[in-house]
Parts: sequence; C-alpha cells; structure tokens
Amino acid sequence: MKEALQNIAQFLIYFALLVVFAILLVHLVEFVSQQYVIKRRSQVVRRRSAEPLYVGSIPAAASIPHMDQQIIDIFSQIQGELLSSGYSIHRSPMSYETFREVAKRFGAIWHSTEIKVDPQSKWLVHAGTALSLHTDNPYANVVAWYCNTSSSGLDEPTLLVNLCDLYNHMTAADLRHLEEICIPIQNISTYKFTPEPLLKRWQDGFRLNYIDWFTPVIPTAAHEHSLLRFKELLKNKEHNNLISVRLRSGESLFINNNVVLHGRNRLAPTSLRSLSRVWINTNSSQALQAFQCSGSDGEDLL
Ligand SMILES: O=C(O)CCC(=O)C(=O)O
Repeated sequence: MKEALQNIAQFLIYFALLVVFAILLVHLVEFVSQQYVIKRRSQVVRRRSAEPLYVGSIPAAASIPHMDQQIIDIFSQIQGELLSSGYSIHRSPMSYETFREVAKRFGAIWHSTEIKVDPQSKWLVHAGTALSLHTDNPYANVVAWYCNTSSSGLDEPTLLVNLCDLYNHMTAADLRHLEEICIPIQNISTYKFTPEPLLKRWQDGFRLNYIDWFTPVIPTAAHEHSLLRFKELLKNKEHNNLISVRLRSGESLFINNNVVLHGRNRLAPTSLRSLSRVWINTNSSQALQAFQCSGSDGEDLL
C-alpha cells in the first residue's frame, strides 16, 4: 500500500513536471516565432527604403499625398493676385485636372466650355469673331481659362480691362443710373433672356454685367447719358490700360468677372487655339470675400 502511494506521488510529480515543461515549450516557440517575424519585418522595411525608385512605379498624381498642398499653394497665389489686381496668370504649366482642382477651391464650377473656332456651334464665342470687352454671366464671379493649345505665334490674346476703379470715374448720379439700366443675360440651358442690372452695388464691392451686343433696357435719356459716359470710360481704358494675355499650353488665366472685362480680336478660321473656360460661383465659399482691387496700367503679357 505504501509502495502504491509512493508510485502515485511519483507519477503526479512527473506529470506536473511534464505540464510545466510543455508550458515552457509553448512559450519558447511563441517567443522565437515572434522574434523571427520582427526580424523579417525590419529586413523588408530596410530593403524597401534602400531600393532605388523605379520610374514606372510613381503613383498617379491624384494619389500623391503632397498634391493637396501643391493645389493649396497654387490657389493661394492666384487668390492673392485676384484680390490685389483682379486677374492672375499662372505661367507654370499644370494639368487640366490640377487646374479644375484649383478652380474648385474658389467655389462651385457650374459651367465649362471649350473656346475654339467651331463653325457648327451657335454660340458667338465659337464663331472666331472679335469679341468686344464684356463680362460673362454675372453668376460666375470668377472666370478662368486653361490653355489646351495655343495658336502658332501666340498672336491671339485674351484682352482685359480692369474697371475696379469705376467709382473714381463716374458721378453718384451716373452710378445710380447704371444700377437702373438692364442688360439681358442668356440662360445657357433654355437660351431665354432675363434682364440683369448693369451695376449691382453692395457695401464694399460691386458687380458689372456688361455685354454691348445685347440691347440694354434704358429707362430715360438721363440714363442713356450715363451709359455713354460708361462706354467712354471703357474705350479710354481699352486705349490706355489694355492688358493682353497670351497663354501657352498648360497655362491659365483667372479673372474677377465682377470688375474685369474681357474680349479678344478676331481669330483666324484655321486657328488651333483651344481654351477650356470655367464659370465659378464663389458665393458658397469664403475664397473671395473682397472685390476691391487696385487698378493696373496697360500691360502686354506674353
Ligand atoms: O477667346 C477669348 O480669349 C475670350 C473668349 C470670351 O470672351 C469668353 O470666354 O467669354
């Protein structure tokens, strides 16, 4: 009996030792395999960072993390120039996608058009005719053009005149009359015309709506005289302060459509010039709060 009890005790001791040994073995295997995984990972990381960059593996522009910063930088530069001079020419070529991303930072792009000579189109802007200085749709307070292809010799510029100093040249009565003159604007979907005031004023800014090929609604002879004075001012600016912008492929032009009028000379019927134009409404964004800007002298910008 005593011997049997000794055997059982011995068995239990061996069994306990076996269990302890098994537990230790499991922990040891776990530890070794962890160390192996850590070592492998660090090898992979080291190998990756030591590898030279294979050109074909450069990710698409949209997935480059610093892309956003590039767009923010371009946007900030253009925004600053728009606020100080009413227009901005971006000379460093960018892709059309980048251009749109930058444009979107100003507000909603609600209409896009390709500006090129197209005899099939019913729109004047495609006819290749000269366009006298005008504003585009007043609900686009920023208009921007991206140059897809420039004409040979870059002799087909976009022409600008900045009227941000309008108040310095017109009397209070003239300004009031301009607010009461209406210029029709055409709805781009229905083609219907609705009258919009030539001048809209608010506390620290104003907006012009001026196209001379649409017949204005002029209430009285006094209003007619004020309109004549406005036209004289425009002619004078066109003569002395015309800004001529020639874009090359990948370059772009942004204008404050509230105060900067634009136009062009006649385009050759064979012109290869192609611009993509976007109409932006900034009211939904804080990008352009102020519209006062300093005037600029006439420039011929290549
Ligand atoms: O062709 C240009 O340079 C200007 C076209 C134009 O007048 C417009 O986009 O409204």
